[in-house]
Amino acid sequence: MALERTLSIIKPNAVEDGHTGAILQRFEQEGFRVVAMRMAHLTRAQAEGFYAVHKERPFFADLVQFMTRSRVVLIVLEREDAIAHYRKVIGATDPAKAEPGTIRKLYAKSLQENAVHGSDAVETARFEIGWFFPGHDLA
Ligand code: IDP
Ligand code: MG
Repeated sequence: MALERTLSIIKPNAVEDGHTGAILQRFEQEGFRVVAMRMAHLTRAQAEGFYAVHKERPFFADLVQFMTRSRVVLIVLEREDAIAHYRKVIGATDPAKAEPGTIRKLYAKSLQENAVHGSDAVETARFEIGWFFPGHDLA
């Protein structure tokens, strides 16, 4: 297993509902180290560019609206096998299908307002980390 980095976002609904601390604590308990972190109120251009891969999907405009509604927390996390382990900890995209105890099962409100983002592959993580932390050391 390789040491990897992944881009996590604590989404507007989870920040609004006061779950930032619990989610960060869970990441640390799961062995992730915080490499970089900041709060941001995303612009439309930032959210559209970040989710460009989904721009043809019917939910794209609503997703951008949601992600720019209020502040998010942008986090670079590091761990052995970070990308796959993180996806396991957050659970399925649809909280109705997420395993008990996963972050989405605990804190999501809906398929759209599903509390957290996570990269899905090494190349995606590289793009996503660079998008929000330009010039960051990805080594
Ligand atoms: P992921 O976040 O689990 O990787 P993606 O398929 O990459 O899921 O979708 C990105 C985000 O778009 C989801 O986390 C969710 O917020 C939203 N989303 C995905 N599918 C739908 C849908 O069918 N309706 C509304 N929102 C969706
Ligand atoms: Mg995705």
